[in-house]
Amino acid sequence: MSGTPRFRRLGRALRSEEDARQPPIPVPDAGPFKRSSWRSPLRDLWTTSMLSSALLPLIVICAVTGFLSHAAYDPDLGVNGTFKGFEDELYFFDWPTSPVWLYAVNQSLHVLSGLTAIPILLAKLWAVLPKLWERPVVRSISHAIERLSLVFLVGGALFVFLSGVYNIQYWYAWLNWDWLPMSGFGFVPAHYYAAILFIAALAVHVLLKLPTMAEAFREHGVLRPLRISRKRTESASPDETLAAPTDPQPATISRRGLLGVVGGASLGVLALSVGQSFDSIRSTALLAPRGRTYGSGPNDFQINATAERAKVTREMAGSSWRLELRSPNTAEPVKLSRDDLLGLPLSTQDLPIACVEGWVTWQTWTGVPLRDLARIAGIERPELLLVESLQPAGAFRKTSLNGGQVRDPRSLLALRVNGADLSLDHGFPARIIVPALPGVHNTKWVSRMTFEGSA
Ligand SMILES: Nc1nc2c(c(=O)[nH]1)N[C@H]1C(S)=C(S)[C@@H](COP(=O)(O)O)O[C@H]1N2
Ligand SMILES: [Mo]
Repeated sequence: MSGTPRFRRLGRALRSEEDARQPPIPVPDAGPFKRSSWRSPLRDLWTTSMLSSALLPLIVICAVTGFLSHAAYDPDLGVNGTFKGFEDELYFFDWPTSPVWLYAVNQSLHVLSGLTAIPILLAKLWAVLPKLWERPVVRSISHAIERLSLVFLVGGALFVFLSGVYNIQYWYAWLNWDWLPMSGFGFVPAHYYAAILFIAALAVHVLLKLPTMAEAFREHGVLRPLRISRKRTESASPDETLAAPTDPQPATISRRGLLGVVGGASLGVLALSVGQSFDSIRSTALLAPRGRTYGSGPNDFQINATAERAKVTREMAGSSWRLELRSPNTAEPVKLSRDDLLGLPLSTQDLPIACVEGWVTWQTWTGVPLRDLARIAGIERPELLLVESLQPAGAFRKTSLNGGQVRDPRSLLALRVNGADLSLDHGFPARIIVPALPGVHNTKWVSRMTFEGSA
């Protein structure tokens, strides 16, 4: 592939011997994607290898925390699966309630590693861009497999990252696309299955490219090219990689300059996002959703879905509201008013709400321990709890909690927060608060709880 002949041979490797005796099919080396039109001298194996080495650990953190987050949803438990797939069986362990910050840390890592990876991912795609127009399109069977894996690698990466960013900016807006013919196309299955394809393609890619990367570092040194100024920056030989230019322009930035800009952008994104994980520095999170007020005083903290958006009205949550407790051990459901609940022994806990979109807020919640409510419903050792909300429709109307989550004495049906009654937007008259639970399962406006377990 060295030099740029005016004409290239197409499908050299795929032609049979007989064909090979025919004159080669000339492919004009023309158009915007021809090799000689990519002219940056910085595209070489070393730069690509550096970007890859920075990207890989971030993607590993993002992927591991992503799959753990999915495990935290307990997708094979009760109604939690927003979709039913083969992967239900993969999550064989119950998500724990300790340490209480487990999901908050997991999800902050997931979102922050993903966001931080974006500038590096874009730079990496830029560095290898000319290779996407490689000719001949396919040279051999192994080459065909490698190219096909690139479809999942590049397409998967773009989809996973774009859908993730879309979701953290719009907070599950996808679930509200009722007006689209593809209604029901939810974020969770789309992001999840795309991630599986992406990670599989990435594993193949890493295996195929590791020797090339090692070679690049052996040849150029890991850090040596960082010492070269812009003026002395030279292009790699066009034989080194298809991404290297055949007709390079003089460098407008050094390699260390490029890595500095990309690293700076990454750290900048991190600095402008990390605040959403901590109440004390939330205002620094300029890239997180902002500019909303959440009510006054003790109730002034993050709200994901407002009562209005969930179509819950003051009347529904008013004095006629009753909490219904059911279990196989009670013939009739037990009905409790808010005053009845306030008359039970109450517990106060400092617990976080950690949303899947990466924001975390710690508040002081007061309410009735879930295990006490189980006992009232005739269940001494709860194994499963189905929680239903007043909310008339939507994916978060119902959720299931596992036995450990119901039995933990810190798990509450909260009635008050920071010493005040819950506001309607925070789930008045009552909401679920469970340690280390994904935010999305902390159901608001609870109307019915069905316990299973032994008496
Ligand atoms: N009924 C109901 N409960 C819900 C939701 C919802 O849409 N409906 N949103 C959940 C999500 S995604 C999160 S992160 C938390 C956020 O709680 P907050 O809005 O009170 O801060 O509530 C959860 N409880
Ligand atoms: Mo959430």
